[in-house]
Amino acid sequence: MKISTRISGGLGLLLICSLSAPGLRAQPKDVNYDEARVPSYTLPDPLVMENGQPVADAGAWRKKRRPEILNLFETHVYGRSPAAPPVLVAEVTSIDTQALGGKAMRKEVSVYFTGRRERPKMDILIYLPHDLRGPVPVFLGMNFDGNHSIQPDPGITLSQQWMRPDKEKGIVDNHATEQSRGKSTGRWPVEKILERGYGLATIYYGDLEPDFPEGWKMGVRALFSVEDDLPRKTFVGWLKKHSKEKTGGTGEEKSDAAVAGGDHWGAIGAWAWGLSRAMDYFETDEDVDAKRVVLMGHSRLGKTALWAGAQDERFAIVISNDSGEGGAALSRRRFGETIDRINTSFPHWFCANYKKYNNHEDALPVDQHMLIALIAPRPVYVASAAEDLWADPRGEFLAAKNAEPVYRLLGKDGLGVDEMPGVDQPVGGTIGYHIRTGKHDVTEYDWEQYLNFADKHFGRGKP
Ligand code: GTR
Repeated sequence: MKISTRISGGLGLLLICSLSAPGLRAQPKDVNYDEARVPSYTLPDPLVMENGQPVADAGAWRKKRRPEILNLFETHVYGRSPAAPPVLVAEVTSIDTQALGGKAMRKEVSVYFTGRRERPKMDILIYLPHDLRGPVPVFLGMNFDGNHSIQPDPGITLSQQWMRPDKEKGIVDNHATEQSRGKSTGRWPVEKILERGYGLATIYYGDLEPDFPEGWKMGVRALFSVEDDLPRKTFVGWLKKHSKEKTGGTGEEKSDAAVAGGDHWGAIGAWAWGLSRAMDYFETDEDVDAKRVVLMGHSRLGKTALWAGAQDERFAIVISNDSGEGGAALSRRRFGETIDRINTSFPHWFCANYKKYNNHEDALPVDQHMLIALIAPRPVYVASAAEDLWADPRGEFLAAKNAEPVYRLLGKDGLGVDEMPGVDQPVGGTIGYHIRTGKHDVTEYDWEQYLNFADKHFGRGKP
């Protein structure tokens, strides 16, 4: 793949769309929050091949079982994502060497996927320590409300992309306004991250695909057709077809078919794909240590971080913050959100095949401990919140615990505990875990643990 980077003073073309969000959240009923009502279940063994043969050693894991499990997740859960496009265009659109009162260097980079400066594109906002010496390790996380929401800095480009309406966040007619700036600062302690010697990079997830069932029409999934041989091939076939479509047709008919394909990627796949494209860019940015990129995601973006980290081994550490169902939590427990519930509320997140497992969790050939195992031997951190029962904290802990045999096979330690720890007592070795006081959110406490975890695994001083 070729990446061309250039610097320009302005943004590319802007497409302003106005769509209203359909009511996605039906009120959940019959939710199980009772441990006594968790059914008995048997987890598929990550170290037994589909043909019943045990995985004898690290080599067999690497060559046979890991690809097998990855394929199972592609086929039944998230769908198959395409490889990187042959050409990425990365354009540095702004640099401020005196950001945050002189503490940081801030830059913005627009990444285009077709070789042309056309949408969909994603904007990466990057903060680096001002006294930067050599490439620095970076936390990468997608955000829910636009890059401008993580800091009140007026120099950050205000996102033009579709957003879920939210008066409090100043999102009007599905678009951000000046009032939207800095509305999510609580989740992004930029100064603390920089003080600890890390950079922070973030991307608005809606740049890859706006989060509603028809959102794919404005996102990267619309770049593909169902006839394209998506998995791990190239964009070349697509590029030819796409250039034809530029002169006729809306492109929508074909993409409807793409969404119908049983194992075609869903929105989580599209967001995860964007994270890998950010990594493609980091590999060309001399300020970023691309070998030490820590992927962090909250909730649906925690599911995304785990799926991106499972597929793309360039991510050094993966962190799941309250990712719950379809993320770190075991589906078979049917505690809190279930497969049926998530597929009903968010029909666009997973592949169509996943719907077969609505109320049939035991038929699924994987469970989420195997997603965590795909990250092995790289460090992974799973975090829960005590009041976030919808995400099933115990199910998240048990998934981390049941990934341990794979870490051991690869010569790493795992969690180091057998029982779920009490609140605010982080545990772990190569797999980290905590359940903190409070609700579904990302807090300073969470970040503190992630910074300590990264320090420990990067050998950067004592946590
Ligand atoms: C919830 C959803 C969860 C989680 C969360 C979020 O409504 O049921 O799976 O992803 O949204 O992303 O905030």
